[in-house]
Amino acid sequence: MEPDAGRSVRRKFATVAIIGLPNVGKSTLLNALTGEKIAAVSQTPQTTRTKILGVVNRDGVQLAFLDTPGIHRANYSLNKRMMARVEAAIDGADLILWMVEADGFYGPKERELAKRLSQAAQPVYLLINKVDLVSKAKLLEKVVAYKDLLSFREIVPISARSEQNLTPLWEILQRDAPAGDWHYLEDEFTDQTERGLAAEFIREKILRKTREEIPHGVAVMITDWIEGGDDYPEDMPPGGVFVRADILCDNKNHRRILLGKEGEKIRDIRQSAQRELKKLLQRPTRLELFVKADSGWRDRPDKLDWLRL
Ligand SMILES: Nc1nc2c(ncn2[C@@H]2O[C@H](COP(=O)(O)OP(=O)(O)OP(=O)(O)O)[C@@H](O)[C@H]2O)c(=O)[nH]1
Ligand SMILES: [Mg+2]
Repeated sequence: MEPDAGRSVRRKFATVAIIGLPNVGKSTLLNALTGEKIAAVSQTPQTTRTKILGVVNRDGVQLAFLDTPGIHRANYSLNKRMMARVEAAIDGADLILWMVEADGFYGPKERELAKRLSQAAQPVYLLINKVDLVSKAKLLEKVVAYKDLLSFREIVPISARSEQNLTPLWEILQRDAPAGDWHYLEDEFTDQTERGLAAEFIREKILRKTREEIPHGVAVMITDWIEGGDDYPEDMPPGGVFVRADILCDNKNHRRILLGKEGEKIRDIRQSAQRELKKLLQRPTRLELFVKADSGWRDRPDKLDWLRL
């Protein structure tokens, strides 16, 4: 027998979809599990728009976690695409994590999702997140409320933000992952590119600093990524990155709000996004942002393709 053949048999691999309603903490969990910031996190529902891969390898087991957009009623083409990604993640997963909030209620949306998941052939795990916000008694009530909704393989209370109970969660998933070859190389931990992450982190800052309709109508596109040559700014140290990005918004009024009084808002967004990019890229970084009104972009397939949404 080849020396590697035996090893590959002992290995385990599973694709694990993280699904749930918006804002329950799915992306926070992905970041916590991978130990890297690969998904934008904000208090604004519908932060995540695509499927984001985060791979974790431990003790011969490779788990490919898929963060997904929060499930909501889709009005625009953008949202329909977002929901198609959730469906694709559910269909392609070996294990399904359904995340809910410990301090939330359950109602018709949860029942609808339970109905959808009752048709899934794969094991479903209920993650009750944000346990840091509730008492033990309240958590118990939550478990009782949910436990008969679906035949869950396990119910695991966690706190993604304070990384509580993630080890037991890992152990359960490791136990249930099927034997099989790994699908990703050891050092391949995400499918997100540096540019994609940069665009997401700029959008994250916008979500955190604007309210109501604005966040949902914003998209970010990196237009220039300059690491040298004639266009590289003379006053920047060598080895850095000069990034330009367009911020698309819904209308002129939103553009005005994003710019702020005397450009105060966009300056604030630019500064915090630039700090985050510097952390991500680990080299000198300069960011320039341009806000453009482009009404109806969320319903234009060509625009969505261009934005890779
Ligand atoms: N208190 C507390 N807050 C949390 C926890 N996990 C996530 N959050 C917060 O919940 C909010 C939403 O987190 P996200 O990770 O963006 O939620 P999401 O489910 O990915 O949201 P969408 O992408 O919109 O579907 C953020 O403000 C997080 O900081 C937790 O364990 N405890
Ligand atoms: Mg998210």
